[in-house]
Amino acid sequence: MAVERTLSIVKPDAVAGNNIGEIYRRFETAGLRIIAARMVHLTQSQAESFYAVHRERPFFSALVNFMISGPVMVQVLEGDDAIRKNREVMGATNPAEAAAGTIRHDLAETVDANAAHGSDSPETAREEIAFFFGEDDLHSRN
Ligand code: DAT
Ligand code: MG
Repeated sequence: MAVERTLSIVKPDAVAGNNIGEIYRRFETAGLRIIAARMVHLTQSQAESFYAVHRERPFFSALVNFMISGPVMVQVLEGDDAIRKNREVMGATNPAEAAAGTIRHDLAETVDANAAHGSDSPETAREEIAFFFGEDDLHSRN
């Protein structure tokens, strides 16, 4: 399985809920290595740009307002099959549909505030990592 990198965000609800460490522990237990991390309070234009793919969706402004409601932790995860593995650890987008033992099932209640973001493909992972980090910020073990 190829070593990949993916962009992860601990969203404002999980930062406010003091769950950064719990979420990082789950990444590390799953074999994902944190190779860069930064706490950021996104501006409206940053959040709009990060989620631009959802611009036409009915939930777009609620999503942007939520993402700027408090600081987030942004990290790059590296490991075998990291993109899929991160999404597996996160669980389904809607916490009500997420499997027991996943971040969204255990630490979130609604789709509007679902604790974590993870890139969904190699292309978006590359774009999303570059949105927050330069090559020099990535402390890869490989
Ligand atoms: P994911 O975050 O699992 O990749 P997505 O890319 O489809 O999900 O949507 C991005 C975020 O937008 C998601 O984490 C929460 C919000 N969202 C998605 N669908 C929603 C809905 N039906 N109502 C409210 N917010 C929604
Ligand atoms: Mg997505």
